[in-house]
Amino acid sequence: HKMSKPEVVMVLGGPGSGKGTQCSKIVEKFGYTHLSAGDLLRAERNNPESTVGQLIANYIKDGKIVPVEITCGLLDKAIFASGSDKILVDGFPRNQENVDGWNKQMGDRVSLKFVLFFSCPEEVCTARIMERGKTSGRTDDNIKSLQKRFITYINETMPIVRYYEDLGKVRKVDADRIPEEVFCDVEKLFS
Ligand code: UP5
Ligand code: MG
Repeated sequence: HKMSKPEVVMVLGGPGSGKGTQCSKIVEKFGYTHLSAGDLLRAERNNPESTVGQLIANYIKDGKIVPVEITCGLLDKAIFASGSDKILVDGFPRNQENVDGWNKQMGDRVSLKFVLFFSCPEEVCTARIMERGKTSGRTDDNIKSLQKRFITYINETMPIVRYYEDLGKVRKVDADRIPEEVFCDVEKLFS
């Protein structure tokens, strides 16, 4: 018999655009498994057994994109460990190296449904992150790291959004509204 491949929705958007917030709602309503690349990297960084913990810590603090072998390895493990056939990949791929590594390692083993893209002005994202930074404990929720995260996003991640646009895969949502209103548009894409 034929085994079907897990369906993946990639979720992209700037720092603070609301990827994690909307993913939680998609999980609740549509039963997806949510895998945040950033969360997987932070867990690996915090694992004292890890040989790449310090490297990840440095990349995150500088808002730089961790080498794809690490991120894609963590995603691959988590996707197949979940046993789920509906996966949200939140915050990946972020540069051309990520895309190439993913296509090579995962291209034939999952099926890409679409790329959910949250569009949000930088000022709005900055206000959200600086507010969250009061309590988040994230090493990159400070103005210096945040500026670097935005530069990386514009220079490296936006070209990836355009790459998937050219493939007809992008579903763009205006994320500069309250979470409930954003989700109103998001849920239409899953129904
Ligand atoms: N909030 C959310 N939605 C709101 C709304 N509609 N209105 C008002 N407030 C809203 O939200 C951020 C904050 O805003 C929260 O306080 C929330 O309540 C509020 P959240 O849903 O967390 O936004 P999100 O887009 O998930 O923001 P996050 O900070 O997680 O985005 P980043 O893309 O910056 O972070 P990520 O964890 O994905 O990556 C961190 C770092 O890891 C990267 O900079 C990079 O160094 C590294 N990384 C890689 O190297 N490779 C990867 O593949 C992934 C990450
Ligand atoms: Mg997030």
